[in-house]
This record gives sequence, structure tokens and C-alpha cells, in this order.
Amino acid sequence: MNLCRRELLLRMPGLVALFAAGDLVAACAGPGGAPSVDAVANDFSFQFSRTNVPAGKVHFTLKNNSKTYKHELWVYPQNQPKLKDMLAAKDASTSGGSDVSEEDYLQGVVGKVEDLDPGKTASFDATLASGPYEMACFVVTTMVGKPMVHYEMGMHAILTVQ
Ligand SMILES: [Cu+2]
Repeated sequence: MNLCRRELLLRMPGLVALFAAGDLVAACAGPGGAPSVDAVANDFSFQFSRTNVPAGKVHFTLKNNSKTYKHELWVYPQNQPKLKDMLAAKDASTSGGSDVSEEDYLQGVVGKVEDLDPGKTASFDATLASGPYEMACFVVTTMVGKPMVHYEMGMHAILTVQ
């Protein structure tokens, strides 16, 4: 048997307890042996399979678990001098077309899945140098008449690359 913990959980949840302490449960790797970061987007939070990876190629997958809203996953170096400006510009945008472009504000983006529809899954590969990165969603949803950036509702997390 050569399944990683995630695959065991998906395929045979009852067996995980039996094998959890043994050698049979390996670290999950993506295509080509690159480590995988699996993100699940909910309304409005992320769950990540891991927030710590070795430097090099990393496979990212985003599953949008929402039944209602688009979500996305951007990965970029944590230090972003214009991030606050972008959030302010998005908050000031009216719904329906005047959203600002992330690329005008974010520096060094290593990969993204943008505007993923509810129920969908998408992935990308990125090559990461060591350092702190951030993983975030910048979809804007109008709540009670006010544009809200998902980032500001908690949809962001640090990825440590070593
Ligand atoms: Cu989102």
C-alpha cells in the first residue's frame, strides 16, 4: 500500500486510525513529487492541508466548497506594501464591475486561481523561494449593501517556505 494520509482519509477513513502511527502513511506529494497544498474555501474561511513547505516546486489545489460564492487563491510574498491600498480600493468599489485588479497592487505573485465557481476545483504549480508567503482570497461580495473583500472576512493565511 502506498497511499498518503489524505488519500486514506478520502478512500478508507476507518483504516486511518490503524495506520496513523505506522510507516504506511506517507506525506502527500503532488505530481512529480512536489509537495501539495490543498485549500478548501468555505464562506468565508480557508482550510489548508499544510501551511509549511520546503522551498522549490509546490502544487496548489483550490476546492470551492461554497454553494453560493466564487472564491480564489492567490499566493504571494507576505510583505506587500500596497495590500492595504488594494483592500481600501476594493471596499470603495461598487458591486458589478468596478473591482480593482490585484495585479496592480500585489508584487511577486507566484500563482493563483481566480474567481472559481462554487463546487469547482482548480490547481496550479508554483516555485517558491524560502520565506513567508500569504495565501488569500480577494473576491468582493456585497453584504447588506456594502462591498466586502473576503480577505477582510478572514480568508487569508501565512505559508512558511523553508
Ligand atoms: Cu473567497
